[in-house]
Amino acid sequence: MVKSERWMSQDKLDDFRSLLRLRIFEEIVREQRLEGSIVGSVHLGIGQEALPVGTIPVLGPDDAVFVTYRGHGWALACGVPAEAMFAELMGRATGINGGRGGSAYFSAPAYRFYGENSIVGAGAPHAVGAALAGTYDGTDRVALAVFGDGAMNQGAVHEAMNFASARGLPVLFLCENNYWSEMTPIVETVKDAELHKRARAYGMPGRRIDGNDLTEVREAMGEAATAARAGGGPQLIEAMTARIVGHYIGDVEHYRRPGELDAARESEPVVRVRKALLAAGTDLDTISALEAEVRAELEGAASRALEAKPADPTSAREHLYV
Ligand SMILES: Cc1ncc(C[n+]2csc(CCOP(=O)(O)OP(=O)(O)O)c2C)c(N)n1
Repeated sequence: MVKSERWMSQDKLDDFRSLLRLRIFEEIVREQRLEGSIVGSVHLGIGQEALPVGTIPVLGPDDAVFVTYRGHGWALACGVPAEAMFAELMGRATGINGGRGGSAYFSAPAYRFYGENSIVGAGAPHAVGAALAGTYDGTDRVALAVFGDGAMNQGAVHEAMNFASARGLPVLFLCENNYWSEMTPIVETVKDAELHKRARAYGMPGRRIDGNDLTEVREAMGEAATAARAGGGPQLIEAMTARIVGHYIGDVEHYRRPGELDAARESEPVVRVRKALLAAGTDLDTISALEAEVRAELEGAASRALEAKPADPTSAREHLYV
């Protein structure tokens, strides 16, 4: 193997490890939710991992990330430690927010992760605010707003896009188009399901990409971030993807068409990169060893989180501005 090929396969192995961390983290979350160590509503991003893995590395240290309730993978990609995230989901005092945020509301600004949000579309105006603040504090901050296709019909998202464009603010509006909004397909709620076309009405660039192709995500988000940072204003990226699990853990998915996920399971990012590795000559033992290593790391983090003290109920009013 020549040197450049070795580099390529090492890069692909690194990609595979990054994708696997998100996937296995959420598989463990699902187990813990079903066993009862995690309570409440939990939304998984299984199948959508190429978006955080491809996007976060193109951002800089002053940038800011705002996501939805489907945000575990985004936080992990930002570098939030897995043990503190498991502990948060389990309501432990050692959680990243002391067990107060849970699955849908945690934040970790020290990692540029300004938080999840369960209100559909609410992160978009927050991102615009962070970008606007950057024009005052002298950083060249780019703010990333991540939301679903359903959120494209929220008034707050419209206001955010309009204001960001009017002011030329560096905001990346990333729509994770997974076709479903809970149990309703996007084609039943809009006349034209090519959502990227709406960018034109706001006077900003917009494009549709394959959100399950890690290389395409990385390139498109890198170009968008560069353009926004250089004064090009906000950018809309519609990333086509599929959530290959229910809307929440426990969703019986009665709304799926028979066989709907067959193609999606073949083209989801973990399967794709795994196939690419095998095609490039990586042997199965190397892949299996990597999978085992990532699983052991995350299972260790989950069991340490489980052993930690639960959050103290008498501290519930801390951090409240009353
Ligand atoms: C303002 C608001 N309206 C409705 C809901 C209920 N709700 C929760 S998730 C969801 C679907 C959103 O779909 P989409 O934006 O496509 O994101 P996805 O869940 O597919 O990632 C809805 C309607 C909510 N949480 N907030």
